[in-house]
Amino acid sequence: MEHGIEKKKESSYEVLEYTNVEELLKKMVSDFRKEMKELGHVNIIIAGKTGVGKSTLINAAFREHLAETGMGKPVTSCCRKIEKEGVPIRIYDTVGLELNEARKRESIAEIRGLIQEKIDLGPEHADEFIHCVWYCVQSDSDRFEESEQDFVRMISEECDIPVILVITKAYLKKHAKAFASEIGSYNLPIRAISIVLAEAYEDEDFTAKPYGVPELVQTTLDVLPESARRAWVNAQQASLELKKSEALTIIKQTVSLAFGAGYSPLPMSDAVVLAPIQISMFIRITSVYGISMTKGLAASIASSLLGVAGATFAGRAIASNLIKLIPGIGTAIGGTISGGTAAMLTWALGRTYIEIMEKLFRGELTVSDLEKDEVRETIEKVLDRNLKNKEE
Ligand SMILES: Nc1nc2c(ncn2[C@@H]2O[C@H](COP(=O)(O)OP(=O)(O)OP(=O)(O)O)[C@@H](O)[C@H]2O)c(=O)[nH]1
Ligand SMILES: [Mg+2]
Repeated sequence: MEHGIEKKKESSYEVLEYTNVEELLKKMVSDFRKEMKELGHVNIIIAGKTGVGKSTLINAAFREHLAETGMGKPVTSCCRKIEKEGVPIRIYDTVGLELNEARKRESIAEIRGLIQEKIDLGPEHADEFIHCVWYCVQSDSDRFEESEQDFVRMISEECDIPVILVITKAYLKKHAKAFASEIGSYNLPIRAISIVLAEAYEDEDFTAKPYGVPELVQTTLDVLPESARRAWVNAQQASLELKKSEALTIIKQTVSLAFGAGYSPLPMSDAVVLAPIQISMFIRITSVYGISMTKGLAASIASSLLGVAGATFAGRAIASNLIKLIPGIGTAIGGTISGGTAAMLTWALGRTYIEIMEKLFRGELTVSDLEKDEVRETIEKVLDRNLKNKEE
C-alpha cells in the first residue's frame, strides 16, 4: 500500500481502495492540477479601435475580470498580453489601433509578426499558437471603414487565422443587424459576424439588457482547433449552457467507457471500484466550470457524494451505502451489482455534481457552505431525485 491508496486490477475494473481520507483528498487535488496542466491554453487576439468595447467584452466573456486584473504586459507597440494564473487563456489586446495608413501597416506587420513568431516556436510549443481573432467594431460607427476591411483581409488571408467580426455596443438591435448585413455584403474572409451588447445599456428612456456574448463564445468554439476546446470551455464564463453540455458529455463518456458492454457484474465487495472512476469524472467536470479543486471541495465531494466521513474509513462501504438508495435494488442480488446499476449510480452522481457546480459558479453557494448540514441534506435529496429519475 502506497500513501494509503491501494491499487489492484480485478476483472475489467480498476480498483483503488482509499483507507486514509487525507491521502484521498491530496490525490484529488493533485489529479486536478494535472488536469489543469493538460488543458493547455487558448490564445486569441482581440483587435479594434480604441473605445469600441474590447475590455468590456473580455470581462463579460471570460472568468476573473481578466481585463482589469490580468497583467497587461506590452508585447509589441500595438499589443498587450492579458493572462492570469489559473485561467487557461492568453488574450492579445490591441492598443492604439487607429488605422491611419502608416499606423495600419505597422500594426498589421506587428500582429503578423506575433503570429509568425509563435508558429516558428515549433509544434512542441503548439500551446502558444494564436487560434483566433475577434475584430471588434462599434455598432454605431457610421460605416466599416476600408482600412478596417483591409486589416481584416490581411489578418485572415496572410496569417490564415479565423477571424470573427464582432459588432459591439449593440444596444439598438435593428441598427446592429443592418450594420451586420452591410458588413456581410463586403464578402470579407471572416468566419462569422456576431452582434453583442456585453453590458447593460441605460439611457433616460430605455434600457437594453446584455446579449450575444454566449453565442459569440459558442461560435468561437466552432472555429477553434480541438486541442483548444477544453481550455476555451473552462476560461469562458458567458455560456453556462456550454459548460453544462460539456459536463454531460463527460458523464456520458465516463458511463460508457467504464460500464459499457463486455463488463462482467461486479462483486459487491468491490463496489468501491466505482469511486476512482467517479472521482476522475468529478475532477474533469470541476475543470469545465473553472472552479478550483481545493482540499475543501475534495472533502465535500468525499463526504456528500462518496459517503466518506472521518479520518479513515473502509472503502468498501462507499458504494454499498449509495446502492441502497437505488429503487428496486435495495441490497445487491447474489452479492454483485450489474454494470447497468454502476452506470446508473455514476450518472446520478454526475448529474448531482453538475447542480452543485452550477450553484458554485453562480455564487449561490460557496465551497465552505458545502460543509453545512442543511446543504448536505439538500445534496442527498438531489442525489436521491437523480437516482430515481428513470427517464435518463
Ligand atoms: N453599456 C455598455 N457600455 C459599453 C459596452 N461596451 C463598452 N462600453 C463602454 O464603452 C467605453 C469603452 O469601452 P472599453 O471596453 O474600455 O473599450 P476598449 O476597446 O477596451 O478601449 P481601449 O482599451 O481604449 O482600446 C466604456 O465606457 C464602456 O463602459 C457595452 O456592451 N455596454
Ligand atoms: Mg481596453
